[in-house]
Amino acid sequence: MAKPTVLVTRRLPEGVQDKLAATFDARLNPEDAAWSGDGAEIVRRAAEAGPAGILCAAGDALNARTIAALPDSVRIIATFSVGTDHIDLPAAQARGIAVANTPDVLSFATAEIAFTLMLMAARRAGEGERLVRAGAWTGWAPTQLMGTTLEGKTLGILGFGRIGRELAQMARGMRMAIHYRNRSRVAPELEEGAIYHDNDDSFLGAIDVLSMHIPGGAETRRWLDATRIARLKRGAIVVNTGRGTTVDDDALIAALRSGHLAAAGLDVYDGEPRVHPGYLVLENIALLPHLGSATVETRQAMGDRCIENLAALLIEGREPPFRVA
Ligand code: 8YV
Repeated sequence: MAKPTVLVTRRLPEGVQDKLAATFDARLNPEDAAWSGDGAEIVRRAAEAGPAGILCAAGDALNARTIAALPDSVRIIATFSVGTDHIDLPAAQARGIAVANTPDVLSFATAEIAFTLMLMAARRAGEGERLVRAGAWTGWAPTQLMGTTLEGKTLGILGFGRIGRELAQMARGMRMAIHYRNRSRVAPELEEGAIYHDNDDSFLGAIDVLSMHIPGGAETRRWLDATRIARLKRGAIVVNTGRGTTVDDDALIAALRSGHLAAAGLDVYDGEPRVHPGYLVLENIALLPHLGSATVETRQAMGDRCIENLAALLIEGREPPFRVA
């Protein structure tokens, strides 16, 4: 039997590409960069290849227009991500195209980056590194770059899913108290003592550090706006490793400038890779280039999940194990 054709929109780690090539008639992309933002290139390549599956990543425009223009051969879109906000799920459903993602395997790695940003923000690590690299460090001084400790502080986790709960485990090691805000309260064995808030005001008022783990999309757009920032304690820290669209950049920048917020750490940006220029000139913010899942181990595991999803439907004729639509 001929191997099913799979169109791959990005260059993936070598181990993943080798496995894809062994399992499918894989049309690999040698480029790291996303194809055009509007999805036209995906449509063009799909028309050429007539694939049964498309393996895409966050940042690829699998919007309603792209999906409507895909050839009838496409049966599944497997995304190399847990987030699916770049895919119009109803449009895929309407065309009978399955959509599957890569949950769990990136939770620890993403929590590590949230934790890194929390520490960088609290301990002013980015500022210190820039000082040393600029050759501007004149020696140890009692009052130089004093940050704040995380020990004993209250961490507020917005979105208490798998990534948020991994972060909670790490933060317990720093003797932080854990509060969370979620669509609904999770089972007690998942809470492990974390305090649930059923409204934003009590949550935001109770915490010293806010770590954001909510998905992108219209419902969460600019969740962290000027009003919610004002509810945070003066001197609070904000970290976002979810989606950049959930933050009102102008409001965050204003609060970092005024001192209402002590510091922030971002791994994701609205319209990335564009970064709001207001962030670039601030000292009290740590900025990373969407590194959440960027470990060798995690990226291989994400690739394995994509291959499992594609092979299930296209080779074994069963439901993709991580189907979301
Ligand atoms: C991915 C992510 O690495 O999985 C997600 O949703 O945001 C990242 O960790 C990236 O989006 C590649 O698709």
